[in-house]
Amino acid sequence: MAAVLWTLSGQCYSFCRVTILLLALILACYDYSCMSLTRQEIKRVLAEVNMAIREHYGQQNVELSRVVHPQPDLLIPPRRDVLVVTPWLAPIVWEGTFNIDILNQQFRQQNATIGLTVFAVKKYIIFLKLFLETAETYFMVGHRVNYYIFTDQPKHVPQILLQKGRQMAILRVQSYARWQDISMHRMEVISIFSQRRFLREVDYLVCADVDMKFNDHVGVEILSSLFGTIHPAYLGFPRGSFPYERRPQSQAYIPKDEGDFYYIGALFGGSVPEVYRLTKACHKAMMIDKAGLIEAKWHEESHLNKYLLHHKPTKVLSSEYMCDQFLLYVMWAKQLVGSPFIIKKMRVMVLPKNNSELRADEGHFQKGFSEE
Ligand code: UD2
Repeated sequence: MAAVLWTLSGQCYSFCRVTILLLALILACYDYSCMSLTRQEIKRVLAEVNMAIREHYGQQNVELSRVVHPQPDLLIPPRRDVLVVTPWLAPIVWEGTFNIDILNQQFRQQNATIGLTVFAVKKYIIFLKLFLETAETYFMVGHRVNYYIFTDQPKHVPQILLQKGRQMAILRVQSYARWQDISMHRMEVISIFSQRRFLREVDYLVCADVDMKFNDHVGVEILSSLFGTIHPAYLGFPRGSFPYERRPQSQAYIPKDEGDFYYIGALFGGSVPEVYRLTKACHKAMMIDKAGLIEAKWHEESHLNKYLLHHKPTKVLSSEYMCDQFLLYVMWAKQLVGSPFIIKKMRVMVLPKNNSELRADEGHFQKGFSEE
């Protein structure tokens, strides 16, 4: 009897094992078929989305043009003699640090229009012809450019034959008795016109002095959200000896232990919203100073330096972009720069001028204002 029971229980056990195995097999098959169904479903939905996107953009294949240029070498720095990037990771633009073909292609894809603002008030109108002629040869060649000429003598703006894609707007501005006021009020005018028309008409603004000439290529390598230019006279100086405004009463005040570079007032720029913010802030600071009967040492240039200390530029132009050859040799002789050859291209040159003749105006020194 025991043997019969033993045999029966053994058979029952084997039967159960077979049943469980069968059930597991059925479940696995069911799971697999469900999963493959879901996968097929996902594939189908993705294909439909893909098709919808292609139909939406009306293209079956996206053709990308080839981009052939020398490969950047991670182990070979482009320049060993100068700083090429700031501690806040903004490029410093020197000859040898960029490939203009790559940059031109990028800016053409953006279809960027560049505005160049320049003021020629009173006797400074004499500089305008050379400024414009040299800009036509060297400034943003191959890109769309709008010149904005601010002057008190629209009739005396020289007639220049402009290249294709370039236009000129002549805008009348008020003249002031003091040359310092003419120079400083540029910030106010640029901020007003940024809102009034630059925002609609251009993508980038380049704001320049008129007493200079373009001497070599100046292209889209300078463009960025906010850029400033290193003053050629303070290339090798420690920040304590920069001519920043040092009186704490002025809005432009910078203490001796602060400062990155000394930026020149003669060339700055950026996207229109950034230039608007900069010029508005500088104008406001100058108005506060005026109410407090103080004028910063280097006028709007002092306020520009204060602004760029607190709003770091996204690109810094080396002194190639505002060059004074004589100054460079003086600095080399004084061992402030290692070699006068750090400037490989004099792209923009400051013109020598007779200040006593140009600034012999009817303006009077205002009480409380410092005169250079
Ligand atoms: C320095 C800076 C300049 C500015 C100025 C502030 C250089 C090369 N330039 O220039 O950028 O910061 O100091 O004090 O170091 N202007 C007229 N009519 C006038 C006077 C000025 O149109 O009667 C315009 C013109 O566009 C001129 C600019 O204002 O280029 C700056 O005046 P500036 O060139 O006389 O000043 P400067 O050379 O001392």
